[in-house]
Amino acid sequence: MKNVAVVGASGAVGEVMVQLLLDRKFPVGSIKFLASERSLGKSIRFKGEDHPIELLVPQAFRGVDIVLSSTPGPVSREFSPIAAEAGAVVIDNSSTFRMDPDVPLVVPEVNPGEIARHKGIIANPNCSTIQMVVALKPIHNALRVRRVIVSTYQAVSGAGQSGIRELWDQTEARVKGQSLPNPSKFAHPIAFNCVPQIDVFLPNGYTKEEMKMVLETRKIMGDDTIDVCPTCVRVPVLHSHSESILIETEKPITPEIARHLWANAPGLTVLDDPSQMMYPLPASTQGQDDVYVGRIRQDLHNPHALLFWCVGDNLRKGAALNAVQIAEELVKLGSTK
Ligand code: 3JN
Repeated sequence: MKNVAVVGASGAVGEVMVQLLLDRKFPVGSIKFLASERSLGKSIRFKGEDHPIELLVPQAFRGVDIVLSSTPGPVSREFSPIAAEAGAVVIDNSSTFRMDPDVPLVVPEVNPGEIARHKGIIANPNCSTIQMVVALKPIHNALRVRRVIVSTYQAVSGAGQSGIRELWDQTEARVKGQSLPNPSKFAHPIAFNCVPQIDVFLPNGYTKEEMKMVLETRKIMGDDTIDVCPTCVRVPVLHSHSESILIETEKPITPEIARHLWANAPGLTVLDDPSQMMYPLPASTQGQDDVYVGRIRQDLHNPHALLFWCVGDNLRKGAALNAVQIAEELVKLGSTK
């Protein structure tokens, strides 16, 4: 049994983490919920007991084996090393440590072998990256993926509870014919709109979210030669990110080959029957564990390229589930203290 601390348990990802610990019967010996002062006074129900949220201070990690952390980067930067120093293994959902060469960046279906080299912190990748690499890995193993052109259609829940509220509030105002409340979470109104900006712009003209997809994909796939060309777009969808993906492979690829490679891929379901108008939808993948692919078709002009559509619940496989799966692997490895 493990002593678990959840940091940021009342956030959109934290809530799902707590639910998954219960649903997946994670061997929880004791549990505590930690947050900054803002969340004090709230409590979290776990196995029929109310646990008051405790203040995130260095002493809080004493005796903790596994920390599931979903907090803003600066909080993680301060507290993850303290928790690791205290003997816990931190699974951190922020981007703070993702590109640190000493920190494994893990998707269990793709690079589980990385987990064992942790030094107290394991990084959980960005949600858009996670679902994409689950689909890319089986193809890469067989045919070598050289280049990926991806456009994302990202749900507002990726921006947390306040992102969800912003879409509801703006939609309600529009339906009632009222003037829109000012956007706060997103750069522009998101109701009845699409916004091709997630996170801030960098000097190269890409957004930070887009560069996460470029750099994290290479690190997780263990191949610095994969070129990723991303455009990340926020859409007025509550849950699940969708991605339109074109891959170019070293060896020739066809839809039949891709379907065959995906047939037994862990964590992935092919849902692709155009005659039944069947393909993955964000509305039907919410609450599902797997990453779904469909609309599989050959590039009309290139026998080394394939197009497909990829959908996954951003709060589950894109965040909380991936983190809990890493924790499960740690338990199997006996790699906590
Ligand atoms: O907006 C999305 O759909 C995903 C957002 C992820 C996110 C939001 C705020 C900070 C991240 C992330 O996981 O990359 C971060 C971060 O950089 O830690």
